[in-house]
Amino acid sequence: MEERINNILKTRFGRTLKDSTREEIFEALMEITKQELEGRPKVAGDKKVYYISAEFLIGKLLSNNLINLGLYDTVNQALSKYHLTVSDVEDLEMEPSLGNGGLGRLAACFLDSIATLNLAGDGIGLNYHYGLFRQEFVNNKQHEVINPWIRKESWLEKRPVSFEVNFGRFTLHSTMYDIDIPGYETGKCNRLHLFDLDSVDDNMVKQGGIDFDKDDIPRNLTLFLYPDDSDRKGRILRVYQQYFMVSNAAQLILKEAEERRVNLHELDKHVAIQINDTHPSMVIPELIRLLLKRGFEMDEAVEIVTKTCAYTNHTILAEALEKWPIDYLQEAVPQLLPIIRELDKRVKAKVKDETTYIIDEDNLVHMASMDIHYGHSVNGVASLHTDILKKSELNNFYKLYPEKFNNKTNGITFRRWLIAANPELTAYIEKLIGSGFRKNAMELEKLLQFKDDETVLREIGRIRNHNKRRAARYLYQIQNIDLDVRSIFDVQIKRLHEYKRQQMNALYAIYKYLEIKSGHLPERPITMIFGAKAAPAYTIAKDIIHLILCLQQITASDPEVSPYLKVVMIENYNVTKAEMLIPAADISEQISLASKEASGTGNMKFMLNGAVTLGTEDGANVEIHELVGDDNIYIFGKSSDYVVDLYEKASYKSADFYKTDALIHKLVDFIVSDEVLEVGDPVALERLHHELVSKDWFMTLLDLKEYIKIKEKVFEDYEDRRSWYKKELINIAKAGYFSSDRTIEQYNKDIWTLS
Ligand code: C3B
Ligand code: PLP
Repeated sequence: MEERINNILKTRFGRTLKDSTREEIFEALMEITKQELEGRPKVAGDKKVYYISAEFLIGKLLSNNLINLGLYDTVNQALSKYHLTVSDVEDLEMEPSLGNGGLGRLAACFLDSIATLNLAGDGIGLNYHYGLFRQEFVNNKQHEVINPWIRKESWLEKRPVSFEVNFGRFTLHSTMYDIDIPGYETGKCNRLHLFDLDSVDDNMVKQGGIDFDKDDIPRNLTLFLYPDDSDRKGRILRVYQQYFMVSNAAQLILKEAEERRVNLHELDKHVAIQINDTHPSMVIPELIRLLLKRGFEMDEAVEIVTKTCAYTNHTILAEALEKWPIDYLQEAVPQLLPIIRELDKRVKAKVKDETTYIIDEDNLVHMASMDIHYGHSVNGVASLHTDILKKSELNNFYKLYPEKFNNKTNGITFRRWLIAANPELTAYIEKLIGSGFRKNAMELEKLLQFKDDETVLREIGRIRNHNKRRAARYLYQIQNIDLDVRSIFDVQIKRLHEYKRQQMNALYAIYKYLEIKSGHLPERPITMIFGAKAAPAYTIAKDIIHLILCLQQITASDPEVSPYLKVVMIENYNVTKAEMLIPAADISEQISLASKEASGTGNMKFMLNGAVTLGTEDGANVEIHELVGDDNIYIFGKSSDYVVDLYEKASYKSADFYKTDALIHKLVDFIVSDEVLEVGDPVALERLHHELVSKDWFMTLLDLKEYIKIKEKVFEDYEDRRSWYKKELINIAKAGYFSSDRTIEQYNKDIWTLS
């Protein structure tokens, strides 16, 4: 390997490893990895799955690709002579900005597992030039700027594949880029296909922000993931994007099927399509349209597409279940309307329940309804979530099609979230139980035999401290943040949303601040780490970020408080930062309002790396709880049933909590206290205060007292180091269930049926 790297360095730069820069070594490693990928055959099979998704939050790929190609250790060995590691060099890679949060990261984990299980399956999405915005903090506020990530040495390979996409008023020609997805030690690859347009003009974005001319579709179509949808033009742009994605997908799928000589009348026997959330839903009418063009009768086209497509629901939040006004579709994709109307007519002829219509009386097209009527499977992403879909959210559909509903509890790829992110822990686990867990994650359970072994528990603690120091060095380097590695790392990193209740955690920070000010010092310093982007048009979410940044400043600048409490908000939270922070965390904050977090996958990553969950009985936390037992997790808050009932009766009044409870009153009022107003924006802070007192749609105040109480208990228990490390070990040992290999096996067995 050393020779191979040197050969490239010599040809390209006239140097060797000894005197090359990191940039040069990075380029050499990219070249070797690409050569290896190119040489791998594609997974072949009689049936192939296409995973269509608006997001693929793939993260940097160098380490992961080397791991899956079986070259990671060899390359590390070659570099170690020069005091370098793959991860030092990988620092230079730009993280692709192709996703927002859990949905996109799940899609990336799934591609890794599909390839690793040797299933023929490709991802299909869009090649956003700037992706999601990059977050900067200015005056304690989020500021959005472009996130250019594409470089000449990116993983994208341009392919000679192009499709015509018709938008009624004009026609565009796509370009397809591919990213190879190698399976873990399988010797084969699948692909992620990202569609783009040559006419897109990166320079049309106004300097220093994310504004651009929303009318000019040929020049703006693939600039951004989730362009601002606060006005009509922005919303129509999303329709254009979605149709561009699925029209390319449908054309590619049929082209490949025809190349494989598939009889299209039996398409469902050779192709499975997974619709990831509602963004790709228009693939259903588009495929029907293309089959009609090939001479199919409507009845048969509908039947075949239904048997081919399956839909995954990722949320019960009404705002995330897309409904497009008919006139938007008429404007952007008129050719689909006759088909969507026909599908709706068929539903209306069959069922009399208005809640399951595709087109409602306000002329809104319900994308999820189309998916459920015209797909053969609907799955939720954790067992509680699927139960809620069946019992309440999609109950009317469940009554119509009980056989379509199934659960697929999410998972994560252990290649990235253990082997690459936590090499120390991986090596130690390997020493204890051998390397079988790399292929069969359930073997982690073998660790349980060491749960009372002093030496092992001490080593788990040593590795945690090592990872804390690593994270501290990294954060100092990138954001000038100084972390106290002896403190407890209490971590909440995820998108910012009121239902995830970062505001409740911020109220805890206020509680602790006031405690310290009144002389009640914690046993050990606490570091509260937040990381989250808020959607640009989501005002209250941005206000919550503002509050956290104000608390960061107040606690840091108060010498009475700073030795005991540090509030830290990581800028531009992304996969790279997750990989650094998760192995360093002591406490995993999973505090969503019960019923609202469909699953969560961050929770699984923390568990796998030994952090102990402090959470509500929500999403996959329920399954984590079942696996680790009461002693190894901290659960609090009102149950999902209780919360669903409160919503039904509309009986939650945050003002009652605020008025009747002195502590709650004090903590909430601190948001508009002199201390905070001195460093913050009164408009934003008062708006947030008002929201909590008068609305609080996600019931922060309902669970606040219980949260404070249990968090105090967590900190107390943390001081019994031996028993804490035992909790960590049990969490790691029980995490095998959350391997995305298990999830994908279940998708394949129940939905895709590839051989
Ligand atoms: C997320 C959900 O919020 C998470 O609970 C879930 O773990 C992941 O999807 C993956 O299933 N989600 C998201 O990130 N974006 C959406 N639009 C909907 C759900
Ligand atoms: N963003 C990134 C970068 C992630 O890695 C993850 C999951 O681990 C998420 C978002 C989703 O986090 P959560 O499941 O806590 O919402």
